[in-house]
Amino acid sequence: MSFDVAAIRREFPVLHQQVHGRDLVYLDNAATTQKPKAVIDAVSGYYAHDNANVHRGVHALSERATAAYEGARETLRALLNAASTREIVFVRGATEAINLVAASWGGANIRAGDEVLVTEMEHHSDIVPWQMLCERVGAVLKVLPIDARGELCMEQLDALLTERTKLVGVVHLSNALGTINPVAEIIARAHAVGAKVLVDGAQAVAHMRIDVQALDCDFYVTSAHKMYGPTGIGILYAKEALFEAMPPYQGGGDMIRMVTFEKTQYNELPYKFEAGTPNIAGAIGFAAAADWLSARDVDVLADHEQALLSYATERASAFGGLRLIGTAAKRATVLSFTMDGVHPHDLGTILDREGVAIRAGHHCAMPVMQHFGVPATARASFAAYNTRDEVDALFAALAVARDMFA
Ligand code: C6P
Repeated sequence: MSFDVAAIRREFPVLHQQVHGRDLVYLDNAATTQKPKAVIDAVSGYYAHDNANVHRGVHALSERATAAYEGARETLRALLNAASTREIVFVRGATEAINLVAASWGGANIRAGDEVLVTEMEHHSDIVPWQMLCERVGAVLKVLPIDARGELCMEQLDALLTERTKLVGVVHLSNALGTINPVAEIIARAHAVGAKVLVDGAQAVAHMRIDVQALDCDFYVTSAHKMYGPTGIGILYAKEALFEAMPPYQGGGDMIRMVTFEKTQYNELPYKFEAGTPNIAGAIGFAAAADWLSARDVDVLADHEQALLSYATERASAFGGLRLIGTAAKRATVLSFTMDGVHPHDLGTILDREGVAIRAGHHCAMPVMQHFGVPATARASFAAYNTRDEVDALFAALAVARDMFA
Protein backbone atom coordinates (compact mmCIF):
# COMPACT_ATOMS: atom_id res chain seq x y z
CA MET A 1 0.00 0.00 0.00
CA SER A 2 1.45 3.41 -0.95
CA PHE A 3 1.86 6.07 1.67
CA ASP A 4 1.10 9.76 1.09
CA VAL A 5 1.69 11.80 4.24
CA ALA A 6 0.23 14.98 2.70
CA ALA A 7 -3.03 13.12 2.05
CA ILE A 8 -3.04 11.75 5.57
CA ARG A 9 -2.48 15.23 7.00
CA ARG A 10 -5.48 16.58 5.08
CA GLU A 11 -7.68 14.19 7.07
CA PHE A 12 -6.74 15.80 10.41
CA PRO A 13 -8.39 19.23 10.74
CA VAL A 14 -6.60 20.17 13.98
CA LEU A 15 -3.16 20.01 12.39
CA HIS A 16 -3.87 22.97 10.13
CA GLN A 17 -3.43 25.84 12.55
CA GLN A 18 -0.82 28.17 13.92
CA VAL A 19 0.31 28.27 17.54
CA HIS A 20 2.14 31.37 18.76
CA GLY A 21 2.37 32.49 15.14
CA ARG A 22 4.03 29.24 13.96
CA ASP A 23 2.66 26.26 12.07
CA LEU A 24 1.67 23.68 14.66
CA VAL A 25 4.08 20.74 14.91
CA TYR A 26 2.25 18.17 17.01
CA LEU A 27 4.69 15.67 18.52
CA ASP A 28 2.76 14.67 21.65
CA ASN A 29 1.10 11.62 20.16
CA ALA A 30 1.94 9.25 23.01
CA ALA A 31 -0.16 11.48 25.28
CA THR A 32 -3.01 11.48 22.79
CA THR A 33 -3.22 11.36 19.01
CA GLN A 34 -5.22 13.76 16.87
CA LYS A 35 -8.45 12.52 15.27
CA PRO A 36 -9.14 12.12 11.55
CA LYS A 37 -12.31 13.54 10.05
CA ALA A 38 -13.71 10.00 9.74
CA VAL A 39 -13.70 9.68 13.55
CA ILE A 40 -15.05 13.19 14.17
CA ASP A 41 -17.83 12.56 11.62
CA ALA A 42 -18.72 9.17 13.13
CA VAL A 43 -19.17 10.72 16.58
CA SER A 44 -21.06 13.80 15.43
CA GLY A 45 -23.11 11.74 12.94
CA TYR A 46 -24.23 9.47 15.74
CA TYR A 47 -25.37 12.42 17.86
CA ALA A 48 -26.99 14.14 14.86
CA HIS A 49 -28.95 11.12 13.61
CA ASP A 50 -29.06 8.08 15.93
CA ASN A 51 -28.61 9.15 19.53
CA ALA A 52 -30.49 6.86 21.94
CA ASN A 53 -29.70 4.51 24.78
CA VAL A 54 -28.59 0.98 23.88
CA HIS A 55 -30.02 -2.44 24.76
CA ARG A 56 -33.14 -0.81 26.22
CA GLY A 57 -35.54 0.85 23.81
CA VAL A 58 -37.69 -0.84 21.20
CA HIS A 59 -37.84 2.30 19.06
CA ALA A 60 -35.93 2.86 15.84
CA LEU A 61 -33.24 5.15 17.25
CA SER A 62 -32.43 2.78 20.08
CA GLU A 63 -32.19 -0.10 17.61
CA ARG A 64 -29.83 1.92 15.43
CA ALA A 65 -27.71 2.99 18.41
CA THR A 66 -27.54 -0.61 19.65
CA ALA A 67 -26.58 -1.91 16.20
CA ALA A 68 -23.83 0.72 15.91
CA TYR A 69 -22.53 0.03 19.41
CA GLU A 70 -22.46 -3.74 18.92
CA GLY A 71 -21.05 -3.27 15.42
CA ALA A 72 -18.21 -1.29 17.01
CA ARG A 73 -17.52 -4.21 19.32
CA GLU A 74 -17.21 -6.53 16.32
CA THR A 75 -14.87 -4.08 14.54
CA LEU A 76 -12.60 -4.00 17.58
CA ARG A 77 -12.75 -7.77 17.99
CA ALA A 78 -11.49 -8.05 14.42
CA LEU A 79 -8.75 -5.43 14.99
CA LEU A 80 -7.30 -7.42 17.91
CA ASN A 81 -8.25 -10.79 16.37
CA ALA A 82 -10.08 -11.90 19.51
CA ALA A 83 -11.99 -15.16 19.14
CA SER A 84 -15.36 -13.67 20.13
CA THR A 85 -17.09 -10.38 20.95
CA ARG A 86 -17.75 -11.95 24.36
CA GLU A 87 -14.07 -11.21 25.02
CA ILE A 88 -14.34 -7.48 24.23
CA VAL A 89 -15.46 -5.22 27.09
CA PHE A 90 -15.73 -1.46 26.60
CA VAL A 91 -14.12 0.53 29.42
CA ARG A 92 -13.00 4.14 29.85
CA GLY A 93 -9.44 3.33 28.84
CA ALA A 94 -6.35 1.32 29.68
CA THR A 95 -6.33 2.56 33.27
CA GLU A 96 -9.87 1.45 33.99
CA ALA A 97 -9.23 -1.88 32.24
CA ILE A 98 -6.26 -2.70 34.50
CA ASN A 99 -8.16 -1.60 37.60
CA LEU A 100 -11.00 -3.89 36.54
CA VAL A 101 -8.68 -6.89 36.21
CA ALA A 102 -6.88 -6.16 39.48
CA ALA A 103 -10.13 -5.73 41.42
CA SER A 104 -12.15 -8.54 39.84
CA TRP A 105 -9.71 -11.24 38.70
CA GLY A 106 -7.04 -10.22 41.20
CA GLY A 107 -9.51 -10.04 44.08
CA ALA A 108 -10.73 -13.56 43.30
CA ASN A 109 -7.38 -15.18 42.55
CA ILE A 110 -4.58 -13.47 44.44
CA ARG A 111 -4.02 -14.40 48.07
CA ALA A 112 -1.55 -13.61 50.85
CA GLY A 113 1.94 -14.72 49.83
CA ASP A 114 1.15 -14.80 46.10
CA GLU A 115 3.25 -12.74 43.75
CA VAL A 116 2.51 -10.21 41.02
CA LEU A 117 5.38 -9.42 38.67
CA VAL A 118 5.50 -6.12 36.79
CA THR A 119 8.36 -4.53 34.89
CA GLU A 120 10.36 -1.48 35.85
CA MET A 121 9.10 0.32 32.74
CA GLU A 122 5.36 0.02 33.49
CA HIS A 123 3.12 3.06 33.38
CA HIS A 124 1.70 3.89 36.83
CA SER A 125 -1.60 2.45 35.58
CA ASP A 126 0.02 -0.99 35.50
CA ILE A 127 1.76 -0.60 38.87
CA VAL A 128 -0.60 1.11 41.28
CA PRO A 129 -3.68 -1.13 40.85
CA TRP A 130 -1.45 -4.18 41.56
CA GLN A 131 0.21 -2.44 44.50
CA MET A 132 -3.22 -1.62 45.95
CA LEU A 133 -4.32 -5.23 45.51
CA CYS A 134 -1.11 -6.61 47.03
CA GLU A 135 -1.46 -4.30 50.04
CA ARG A 136 -5.09 -5.37 50.47
CA VAL A 137 -4.52 -9.13 50.34
CA GLY A 138 -0.93 -9.41 51.57
CA ALA A 139 0.59 -10.41 48.23
CA VAL A 140 4.06 -9.42 47.02
CA LEU A 141 4.79 -7.06 44.11
CA LYS A 142 8.00 -8.00 42.30
CA VAL A 143 9.77 -6.08 39.54
CA LEU A 144 11.60 -7.22 36.42
CA PRO A 145 14.37 -4.61 35.99
CA ILE A 146 15.46 -2.75 32.88
CA ASP A 147 19.01 -2.17 31.69
CA ALA A 148 20.88 0.97 30.61
CA ARG A 149 19.29 0.91 27.15
CA GLY A 150 15.80 0.61 28.54
CA GLU A 151 15.36 -3.05 27.62
CA LEU A 152 13.98 -5.65 30.00
CA CYS A 153 16.60 -7.81 31.75
CA MET A 154 15.14 -10.96 30.22
CA GLU A 155 17.90 -13.12 31.73
CA GLN A 156 16.36 -12.39 35.16
CA LEU A 157 12.83 -13.37 34.17
CA ASP A 158 12.99 -17.07 34.98
CA ALA A 159 14.41 -16.40 38.45
CA LEU A 160 11.59 -13.95 39.18
CA LEU A 161 8.85 -16.30 37.95
CA THR A 162 7.96 -18.80 40.65
CA GLU A 163 5.04 -21.10 41.34
CA ARG A 164 3.69 -18.26 43.52
CA THR A 165 3.55 -15.84 40.56
CA LYS A 166 -0.11 -15.38 39.70
CA LEU A 167 0.10 -12.50 37.27
CA VAL A 168 2.65 -10.76 35.08
CA GLY A 169 1.93 -7.20 33.91
CA VAL A 170 3.98 -5.99 30.95
CA VAL A 171 3.76 -2.99 28.68
CA HIS A 172 3.84 -3.82 24.97
CA LEU A 173 5.34 -0.47 23.87
CA SER A 174 6.75 1.77 26.60
CA ASN A 175 5.41 5.33 26.63
CA ALA A 176 8.51 6.60 28.43
CA LEU A 177 11.21 4.78 26.42
CA GLY A 178 9.63 3.59 23.20
CA THR A 179 10.88 0.05 23.91
CA ILE A 180 8.92 -2.74 22.22
CA ASN A 181 8.93 -5.66 24.63
CA PRO A 182 9.16 -9.37 23.69
CA VAL A 183 5.68 -10.02 25.06
CA ALA A 184 5.12 -13.36 23.28
CA GLU A 185 8.21 -14.78 24.95
CA ILE A 186 7.22 -13.38 28.36
CA ILE A 187 3.73 -14.86 27.99
CA ALA A 188 5.11 -18.30 27.11
CA ARG A 189 7.52 -18.28 30.06
CA ALA A 190 4.87 -16.98 32.49
CA HIS A 191 2.40 -19.62 31.36
CA ALA A 192 5.03 -22.28 32.03
CA VAL A 193 4.75 -21.48 35.77
CA GLY A 194 0.96 -21.12 35.61
CA ALA A 195 0.86 -17.30 35.77
CA LYS A 196 -1.56 -15.18 33.76
CA VAL A 197 -0.30 -12.24 31.70
CA LEU A 198 -1.79 -8.79 31.23
CA VAL A 199 -0.34 -6.82 28.32
CA ASP A 200 -0.68 -3.04 28.46
CA GLY A 201 -1.21 -2.15 24.82
CA ALA A 202 -2.14 1.51 25.39
CA GLN A 203 0.69 2.67 23.10
CA ALA A 204 1.02 -0.38 20.90
CA VAL A 205 -2.19 -0.63 18.91
CA ALA A 206 -1.59 2.50 16.81
CA HIS A 207 1.89 1.32 15.84
CA MET A 208 1.74 -2.42 15.25
CA ARG A 209 -0.61 -5.22 14.25
CA ILE A 210 -2.02 -6.98 17.32
CA ASP A 211 -3.21 -10.58 17.41
CA VAL A 212 -4.29 -11.53 20.91
CA GLN A 213 -4.77 -15.18 19.92
CA ALA A 214 -1.28 -15.47 18.44
CA LEU A 215 0.18 -13.74 21.51
CA ASP A 216 -1.88 -16.03 23.77
CA CYS A 217 -2.14 -13.20 26.33
CA ASP A 218 -4.76 -13.55 29.03
CA PHE A 219 -5.63 -9.85 29.18
CA TYR A 220 -4.90 -7.03 26.72
CA VAL A 221 -5.83 -3.40 27.37
CA THR A 222 -5.89 -0.31 25.21
CA SER A 223 -7.23 3.25 24.95
CA ALA A 224 -8.89 4.63 21.80
CA HIS A 225 -7.47 8.12 22.20
CA LYS A 226 -3.92 6.92 21.57
CA MET A 227 -4.95 5.35 18.27
CA TYR A 228 -6.78 8.22 16.53
CA GLY A 229 -10.04 7.57 18.42
CA PRO A 230 -11.97 9.52 21.07
CA THR A 231 -11.05 9.96 24.73
CA GLY A 232 -12.98 8.13 27.44
CA ILE A 233 -13.23 4.77 25.69
CA GLY A 234 -10.99 1.73 25.58
CA ILE A 235 -11.03 -2.03 25.57
CA LEU A 236 -10.36 -4.78 28.00
CA TYR A 237 -9.79 -8.06 26.18
CA ALA A 238 -9.74 -11.24 28.25
CA LYS A 239 -9.96 -14.89 27.32
CA GLU A 240 -13.59 -15.91 27.58
CA ALA A 241 -13.01 -18.54 30.27
CA LEU A 242 -11.36 -15.91 32.48
CA PHE A 243 -14.17 -13.40 31.98
CA GLU A 244 -16.72 -16.16 32.71
CA ALA A 245 -15.12 -16.96 36.04
CA MET A 246 -14.53 -13.35 37.12
CA PRO A 247 -16.98 -11.56 39.41
CA PRO A 248 -18.47 -8.26 38.15
CA TYR A 249 -16.46 -5.10 38.73
CA GLN A 250 -19.33 -2.61 39.12
CA GLY A 251 -23.04 -3.18 39.72
CA GLY A 252 -25.93 -1.45 37.99
CA GLY A 253 -27.84 -1.34 34.73
CA ASP A 254 -26.86 -3.52 31.75
CA MET A 255 -24.75 -5.93 33.83
CA ILE A 256 -27.81 -7.66 35.30
CA ARG A 257 -30.26 -10.27 34.02
CA MET A 258 -32.62 -10.28 36.99
CA VAL A 259 -32.67 -8.43 40.29
CA THR A 260 -34.52 -9.17 43.51
CA PHE A 261 -33.61 -7.95 46.97
CA GLU A 262 -32.45 -11.49 47.75
CA LYS A 263 -30.20 -12.04 44.74
CA THR A 264 -29.08 -10.66 41.39
CA GLN A 265 -28.39 -12.77 38.32
CA TYR A 266 -25.68 -11.25 36.21
CA ASN A 267 -25.91 -10.70 32.49
CA GLU A 268 -23.97 -12.76 29.98
CA LEU A 269 -20.63 -11.66 28.55
CA PRO A 270 -19.53 -9.07 27.76
CA TYR A 271 -22.35 -7.09 29.43
CA LYS A 272 -21.52 -8.50 32.87
CA PHE A 273 -18.65 -5.98 32.91
CA GLU A 274 -20.49 -3.01 31.38
CA ALA A 275 -22.55 -1.50 34.20
CA GLY A 276 -24.49 1.67 33.38
CA THR A 277 -25.09 3.48 30.11
CA PRO A 278 -21.89 3.02 28.14
CA ASN A 279 -19.94 5.58 26.12
CA ILE A 280 -21.91 4.82 22.95
CA ALA A 281 -20.55 7.67 20.85
CA GLY A 282 -17.06 6.82 22.04
CA ALA A 283 -17.39 3.20 20.96
CA ILE A 284 -18.64 4.29 17.54
CA GLY A 285 -15.74 6.73 17.19
CA PHE A 286 -13.35 4.02 18.37
CA ALA A 287 -14.57 1.68 15.62
CA ALA A 288 -14.16 4.47 13.06
CA ALA A 289 -10.54 4.85 14.24
CA ALA A 290 -10.00 1.09 13.93
CA ASP A 291 -11.43 1.17 10.39
CA TRP A 292 -9.21 4.14 9.59
CA LEU A 293 -6.11 2.27 10.81
CA SER A 294 -7.00 -0.95 9.00
CA ALA A 295 -7.77 0.83 5.72
CA ARG A 296 -4.35 2.49 5.72
CA ASP A 297 -2.56 -0.63 6.98
CA VAL A 298 -0.94 -0.16 10.36
CA ASP A 299 2.31 -1.74 9.10
CA VAL A 300 2.62 0.93 6.38
CA LEU A 301 1.99 3.70 8.92
CA ALA A 302 4.51 2.12 11.29
CA ASP A 303 7.20 2.04 8.58
CA HIS A 304 6.74 5.77 8.04
CA GLU A 305 6.95 6.48 11.79
CA GLN A 306 10.01 4.25 12.08
CA ALA A 307 11.77 6.30 9.39
CA LEU A 308 10.95 9.50 11.32
CA LEU A 309 12.21 7.99 14.57
CA SER A 310 15.50 6.86 12.95
CA TYR A 311 16.00 10.31 11.43
CA ALA A 312 15.20 12.02 14.76
CA THR A 313 17.59 9.68 16.59
CA GLU A 314 20.38 10.51 14.09
CA ARG A 315 19.74 14.22 14.49
CA ALA A 316 19.72 13.89 18.30
CA SER A 317 23.08 12.10 18.26
CA ALA A 318 24.60 14.82 16.05
CA PHE A 319 23.06 17.69 18.02
CA GLY A 320 25.39 17.67 21.03
CA GLY A 321 24.29 18.00 24.65
CA LEU A 322 21.29 15.69 24.31
CA ARG A 323 21.04 12.46 26.28
CA LEU A 324 18.64 9.90 24.86
CA ILE A 325 16.64 8.04 27.50
CA GLY A 326 15.74 4.74 25.88
CA THR A 327 17.96 3.31 23.16
CA ALA A 328 16.51 -0.19 22.89
CA ALA A 329 17.18 -2.18 19.73
CA LYS A 330 13.43 -2.44 19.13
CA ARG A 331 11.79 0.91 19.60
CA ALA A 332 8.85 2.81 18.17
CA THR A 333 7.36 6.30 18.09
CA VAL A 334 9.09 7.73 21.19
CA LEU A 335 12.18 9.96 21.36
CA SER A 336 12.77 10.66 25.05
CA PHE A 337 15.70 12.87 26.01
CA THR A 338 17.24 15.45 28.31
CA MET A 339 19.31 18.48 27.34
CA ASP A 340 22.39 19.48 29.35
CA GLY A 341 21.65 22.48 31.55
CA VAL A 342 17.97 22.83 30.58
CA HIS A 343 15.11 21.40 32.61
CA PRO A 344 12.68 19.38 30.46
CA HIS A 345 9.79 21.60 31.54
CA ASP A 346 11.67 24.69 30.29
CA LEU A 347 12.33 22.83 27.04
CA GLY A 348 8.64 22.07 26.70
CA THR A 349 7.72 25.72 27.22
CA ILE A 350 10.34 27.07 24.81
CA LEU A 351 9.37 24.52 22.15
CA ASP A 352 5.73 25.48 22.54
CA ARG A 353 6.65 29.10 21.74
CA GLU A 354 8.19 27.73 18.52
CA GLY A 355 4.95 25.91 17.69
CA VAL A 356 6.29 22.47 18.64
CA ALA A 357 4.15 20.43 21.05
CA ILE A 358 6.01 17.79 23.05
CA ARG A 359 5.49 16.38 26.52
CA ALA A 360 7.84 17.10 29.41
CA GLY A 361 7.57 15.24 32.69
CA HIS A 362 7.81 11.78 34.20
CA HIS A 363 5.24 10.39 31.75
CA CYS A 364 3.50 8.54 34.60
CA ALA A 365 6.51 6.23 34.73
CA MET A 366 8.41 7.54 37.75
CA PRO A 367 10.37 4.30 38.26
CA VAL A 368 11.84 4.79 34.75
CA MET A 369 12.96 8.30 35.72
CA GLN A 370 14.46 6.92 38.95
CA HIS A 371 16.30 4.24 36.98
CA PHE A 372 17.93 6.81 34.71
CA GLY A 373 18.51 9.31 37.55
CA VAL A 374 16.50 12.11 35.96
CA PRO A 375 13.48 13.99 37.35
CA ALA A 376 11.82 14.13 33.96
CA THR A 377 12.46 13.89 30.23
CA ALA A 378 11.35 15.76 27.14
CA ARG A 379 9.45 13.42 24.85
CA ALA A 380 8.64 13.76 21.18
CA SER A 381 6.36 11.01 19.89
CA PHE A 382 5.47 10.43 16.26
CA ALA A 383 2.24 9.49 14.52
CA ALA A 384 1.33 8.69 10.92
CA TYR A 385 0.75 12.35 10.01
CA ASN A 386 4.17 13.64 11.12
CA THR A 387 6.81 14.60 8.56
CA ARG A 388 10.56 14.87 8.18
CA ASP A 389 10.14 18.64 8.06
CA GLU A 390 8.54 18.46 11.48
CA VAL A 391 11.56 16.58 12.82
CA ASP A 392 13.67 19.43 11.45
CA ALA A 393 11.33 21.93 13.16
CA LEU A 394 11.83 20.06 16.44
CA PHE A 395 15.60 20.36 16.19
CA ALA A 396 15.44 24.00 15.10
CA ALA A 397 13.37 24.68 18.23
CA LEU A 398 15.82 22.70 20.37
CA ALA A 399 18.63 24.87 18.97
CA VAL A 400 16.71 27.98 20.10
CA ALA A 401 16.49 26.51 23.60
CA ARG A 402 20.17 25.59 23.63
CA ASP A 403 21.16 29.12 22.53
CA MET A 404 18.92 30.65 25.16
CA PHE A 405 20.65 28.74 27.96
CA ALA A 406 24.19 28.96 26.49
N1 C6P B 1 0.11 7.47 28.76
C1 C6P B 1 1.41 9.43 28.12
O1 C6P B 1 1.54 10.63 27.88
P1 C6P B 1 -5.23 6.06 29.82
O2 C6P B 1 -4.87 7.34 30.49
O3 C6P B 1 -6.03 5.15 30.70
O4 C6P B 1 -5.83 6.25 28.47
O5 C6P B 1 -3.82 5.32 29.51
C2 C6P B 1 -2.94 5.05 30.56
C3 C6P B 1 -1.68 4.48 30.01
C4 C6P B 1 -1.39 3.16 30.27
N2 C6P B 1 -0.30 2.58 29.76
C5 C6P B 1 0.56 3.25 28.98
C6 C6P B 1 1.74 2.54 28.41
C7 C6P B 1 0.33 4.58 28.69
O6 C6P B 1 1.18 5.24 27.90
C8 C6P B 1 -0.80 5.24 29.24
C9 C6P B 1 -1.04 6.70 29.04
C10 C6P B 1 0.04 8.89 28.47
O7 C6P B 1 2.36 8.66 28.05
C11 C6P B 1 -0.58 9.69 29.56
S1 C6P B 1 0.27 9.51 31.10
